[in-house]
Amino acid sequence: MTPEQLQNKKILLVGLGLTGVSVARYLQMHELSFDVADESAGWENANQSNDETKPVDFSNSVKHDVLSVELCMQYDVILLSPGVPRAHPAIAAALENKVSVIGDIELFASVATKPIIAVTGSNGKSTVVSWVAAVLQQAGQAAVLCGNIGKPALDALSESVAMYVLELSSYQLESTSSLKSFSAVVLNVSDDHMDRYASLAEYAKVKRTIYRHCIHRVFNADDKQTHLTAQESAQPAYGSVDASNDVSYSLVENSSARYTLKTEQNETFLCRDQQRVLNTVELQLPGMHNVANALAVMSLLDAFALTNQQLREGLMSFSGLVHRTQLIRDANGVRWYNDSKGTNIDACEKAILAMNGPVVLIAGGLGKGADFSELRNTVRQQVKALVLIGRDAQLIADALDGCVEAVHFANSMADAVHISAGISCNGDVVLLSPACASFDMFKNFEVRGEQFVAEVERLAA
Ligand code: UMA
Ligand code: ADP
Repeated sequence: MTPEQLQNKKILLVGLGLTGVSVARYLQMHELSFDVADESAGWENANQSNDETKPVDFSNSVKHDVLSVELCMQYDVILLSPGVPRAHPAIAAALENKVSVIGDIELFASVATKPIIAVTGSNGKSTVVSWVAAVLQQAGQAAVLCGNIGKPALDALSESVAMYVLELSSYQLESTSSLKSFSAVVLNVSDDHMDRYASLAEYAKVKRTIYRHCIHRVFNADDKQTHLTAQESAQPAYGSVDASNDVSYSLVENSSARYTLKTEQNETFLCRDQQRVLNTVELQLPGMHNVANALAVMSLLDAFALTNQQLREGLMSFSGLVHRTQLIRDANGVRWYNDSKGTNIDACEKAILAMNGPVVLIAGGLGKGADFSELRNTVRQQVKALVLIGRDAQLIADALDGCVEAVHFANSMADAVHISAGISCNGDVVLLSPACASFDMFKNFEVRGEQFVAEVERLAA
């Protein structure tokens, strides 16, 4: 919906976090008036801006702290923040009453004039978007990162941008219908946010909507849940898509995917159409999940005219993001890894598998309704001890009962690090990969990771 289409509409902005404030700023820039609703005490801080952005003036907006059916019925358009479920009773009632409920990405899509590279998936989104942007920037292109990675897309709009590299969550996709990306991928689908979706199938379906109107669709050949169903492909939203532009990638050697692996004399190469591009050992990031991420990056950039050298250099020089399988200490034969962003079971499993050596795993927090018994095999094979924190610690202990020699419970990160130091020995890895959200004990996953790093550094002092 363009600013012109929003003229003379009664607009309610719901949620005043990062997204809400960016939407308010955008509306104000276009001289559109709006009211706001937020169910928590976010209002007082909402008009603060960071260095790059203009403050928002809410003096002409009516502020509501209850999101009621009656309130939502009074508006033509609701601009919904991703964290507010569309199933919220007031939003559901508005939808039933044909009120337009859209998100910031829908606004962004209606005005962005430069190519958009869009990435979703349960895991690896931030790594892949950052890697794509890094390769493009190194090749001299003005690529800008935005979206779920922490920079609202509307704040990234600028004439000087050559292309947007947009991370999208399923929450954002739910409220987006007309995004036309240049290239897009669903990296993978595994249990996450099961407190918000009725089933994994429903969650996967939302993820796949990223392919609507997309020019170069990128598919992970190894994950069927990311593939469009025949019914989806037949929908009008896919009518404009030319399937001959599709690109796929796979970790399975000799597969028919364009981007895949080939092993020769014990060396494994990332290949395009079976031609070597890079040796996997030249990547700085650990684990096969990061090899898959590299293949996704190559696939997303397939339609950009990068030279082999630009691609190689960009792939090799990326050293990863903080809080993602990040080596923070290697002392007395014990390596300590911070994977605080491992907030679901699949991420935790991939992080464990990326480690060389027996693992002391620090896990726990808010489990988001996940089934931790899915970790049983991996834990049995590679984890020597569990150090559990947070609200769902006991739930995890019960689900993994009998898979591991020792289970410890810790009350704080300091306690968890202290216990881990006491039970780890030469050759071990201590891995913080909680498989859970952090909000029961920490402000966010970053604070959780920072506390872990600080405690590990304290050991060295
Ligand atoms: N709120 C309500 N009612 C509700 C829920 C929330 O009023 O039922 C209000 C809260 O009081 C708060 C505001 O909504 O004031 C927060 O809005 P929000 O939860 O949509 O969060 P934002 O600050 O706008 O941040 C969002 C993303 N957060 C979520 O989707 C939960 C950020 O992703 C994203 O970086 C940002 O937009 C910019 O695009 C974070 C995230 O955790 C990293 N994402 C999830 C994930 O990656 O797993 C999806
Ligand atoms: P997201 O933005 O989707 O949360 P990140 O790139 O921040 O993804 O990585 C989050 C965690 O997911 C990392 O800590 C890592 O353990 C795991 N991870 C990264 N890439 C993948 C992948 N392709 N498959 C499974 N797990 C992954």
